[in-house]
Amino acid sequence: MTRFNALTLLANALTGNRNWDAQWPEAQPRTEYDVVIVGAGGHGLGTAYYLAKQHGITNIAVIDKGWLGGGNTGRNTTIIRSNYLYDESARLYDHSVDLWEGLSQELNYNVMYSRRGVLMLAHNVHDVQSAQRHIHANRLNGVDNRWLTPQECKAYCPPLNISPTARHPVLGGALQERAGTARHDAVAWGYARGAAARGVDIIQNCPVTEIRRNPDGSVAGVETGRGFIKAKRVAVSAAGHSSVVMQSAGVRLPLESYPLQALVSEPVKPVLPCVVMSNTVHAYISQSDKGELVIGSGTDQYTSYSQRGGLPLIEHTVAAICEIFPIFTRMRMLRKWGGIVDVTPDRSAIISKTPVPGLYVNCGWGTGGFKATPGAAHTFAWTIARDEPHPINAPFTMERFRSGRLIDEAAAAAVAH
Ligand code: FAD
Ligand code: PYC
Repeated sequence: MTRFNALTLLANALTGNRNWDAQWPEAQPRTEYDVVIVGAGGHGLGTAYYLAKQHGITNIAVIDKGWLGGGNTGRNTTIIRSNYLYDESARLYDHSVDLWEGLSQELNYNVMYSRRGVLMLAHNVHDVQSAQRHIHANRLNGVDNRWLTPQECKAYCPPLNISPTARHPVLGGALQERAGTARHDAVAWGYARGAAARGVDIIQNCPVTEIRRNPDGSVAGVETGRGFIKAKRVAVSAAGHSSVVMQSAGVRLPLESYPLQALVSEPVKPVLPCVVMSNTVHAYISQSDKGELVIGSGTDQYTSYSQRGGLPLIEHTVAAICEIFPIFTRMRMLRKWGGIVDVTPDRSAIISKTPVPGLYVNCGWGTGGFKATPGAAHTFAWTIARDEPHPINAPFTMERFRSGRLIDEAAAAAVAH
């Protein structure tokens, strides 16, 4: 750490200044690195952190076209859970929850992981059967999940309307108590600080426009808004845009990009003790530590790179929330925004080597990759360092779209898409 950095950090700690730019003056890209990571979201920064910490690889640049954490990492509703249906997913997401539990200590940065429980509501017979199937599958995998009656749902989450005459009657719910939320941008900042302290360069405002290859087909480096950067290995973690970036290296990915939107209310005193989700009505809600109600929607019906999301969808979401929680009808909404999520045909992610030697990709998290941040980053770093899959991410290679060994998590994604 330079003397300037140390003094700036000290001054910021004393004054409570949390401004990232003031703490870490902008890194200037060098012309060559061992590893270039495209995308400074939680996944890219976490990957750099684990590469440096666990594999001793520190000659790394994490490059972002915008500011770090400004993509989906800083736009999501921060729901963390591991109640997925299939064995492969349960292993991956539960590995992530294990890491979430120790992450603040690991990074010495408070990511505010809050184990407040995620309650997934059932409004019809299909929902009940599907939730109970998940509960059984989860228990067989050692993932906690249990069924609550409507009265038990109400006891766990008092603002819930369980009237049988409600438009969306609550027939029960699946509760994962170990699940919860975390502070999204703290995750990006924590990993960024941990990586930067180990020598990683984080380069913002630097779009990667092309991945270049050597005459033998292996990766040569990246063309960027600030010139060419040579690299032995390139890892792409550019949610929403990974297919475009990978296409420039001649690798086609089965991804579609959709806007996904969310909003927050004015802050109020603690009123909602847990996270509540309803896939059937396309809505999920929690209360942040600042007191805002955090509400999210399903994906837009049309592919787009707009970071806003359509009005009819958010209207539908808010209407559903008001029906399920009549107590919230008088709340005022503060702001809404969108992110771009990339979705695979089986709704499971891709963490993979590629046919191009030295090129790796971590993408396709769709609506659900925040919860996976530590687990995906940890196993992706292994894949890059050893040029082989980690046992946990091995089923998630892009090869599965050729072999047909899909991991069809459409129902478990918990968010309509
Ligand atoms: P990002 O944080 O998006 O990082 C990718 C980075 O790549 C961006 O910073 C971008 O600027 C950069 N980039 C893109 N193209 C280029 C380029 N050409 N050159 C350089 N940089 C580039 N998941 C959950 O688990 N729980 C939730 O509750 C949840 N809610 C969500 C709510 C919303 C509204 C949204 C939008 C998403 C939600 N998600 C949720 C999904 C989750 O946010 C993402 O899956 C996850 O954050 C992806 O992290 P990332 O680091 O891969 O991507
Ligand atoms: O995957 O749990 C999830 C989720 C919640 C909101 C968006 N994604």
